[in-house]
Amino acid sequence: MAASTASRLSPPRPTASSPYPRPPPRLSRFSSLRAAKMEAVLSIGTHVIPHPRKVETGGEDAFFVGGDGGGVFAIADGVSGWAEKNVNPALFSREVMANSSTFIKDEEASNDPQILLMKAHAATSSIGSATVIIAMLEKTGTLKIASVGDCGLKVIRKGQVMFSTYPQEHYFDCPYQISSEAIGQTYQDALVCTVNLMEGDMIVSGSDGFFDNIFDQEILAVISESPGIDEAAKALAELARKHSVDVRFDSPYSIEARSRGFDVPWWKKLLGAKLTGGKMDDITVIVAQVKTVAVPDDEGSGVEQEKGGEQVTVAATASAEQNE
Ligand SMILES: [Mn+2]
Repeated sequence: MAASTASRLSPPRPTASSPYPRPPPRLSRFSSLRAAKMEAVLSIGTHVIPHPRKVETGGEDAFFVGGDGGGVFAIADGVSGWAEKNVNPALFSREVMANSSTFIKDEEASNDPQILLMKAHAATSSIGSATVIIAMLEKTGTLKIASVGDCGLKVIRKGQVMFSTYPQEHYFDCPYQISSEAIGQTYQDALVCTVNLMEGDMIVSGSDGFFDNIFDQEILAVISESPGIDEAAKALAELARKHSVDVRFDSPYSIEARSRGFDVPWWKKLLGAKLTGGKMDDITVIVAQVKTVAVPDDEGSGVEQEKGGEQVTVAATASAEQNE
């Protein structure tokens, strides 16, 4: 009817009996729109350079990247010793990563990297073993990490390394590893950590072929010089590759080897020689940057947020302020 259409088009008028120009529900709706919630998300760049002798097969490292939660990534490094038993070491690492990308959709595994590792490992039927690291960012800004072996992860904040995982090993050059065999390690052996991240934090993760061939200071320099995460991942991988084939480079790997008592024969030492050189290996690098995005908070008003209903929402907001 004409009358009802006209009434729909006309602006709401305060009734004479109301003490407010607008009804209270409108005010509360307005404040809820203003109180947008900050959510953390990862931008992720990757780069892989296979071992010089494994270029054709693509090497034995594998990785996966996903957008679940605030972002997730994982690296698996197939243990190359299996080649001596006529087993392709890449099959196990690739299957573990494929299974991880499947089980990340599983509710229980989606917010616990250790559970994800358990499920991905249990579902893997290939013969072999691998070192594995899985990292997932919650939208609240908490990074959860599970690592078995010597893949690594560092967090860089304001130009400094503020967090680093450490390698697990049985002895030099024999890392913890999940395996098709009962003798291997499991998710229960994983190094598990959580790190509260802030906007702008950079994560650098990689297989041992990366961290054995590059120093923290070099990582920091490359990160600071790179225009973006993709460029940073590529530049880091290429620098590590260059060192890995340089027999004169005193790499983290050589320094570690010497500190464990490995060195050139005594007669070479008399001539002033020492064990140096990079370690040739597959090199996988993942660089991720933490960003915060504003999403409308439909669940509650700003007042509820200020009461601290969600602890890390406050942290993410605070970090955004600190980075201004
Ligand atoms: Mn490796």
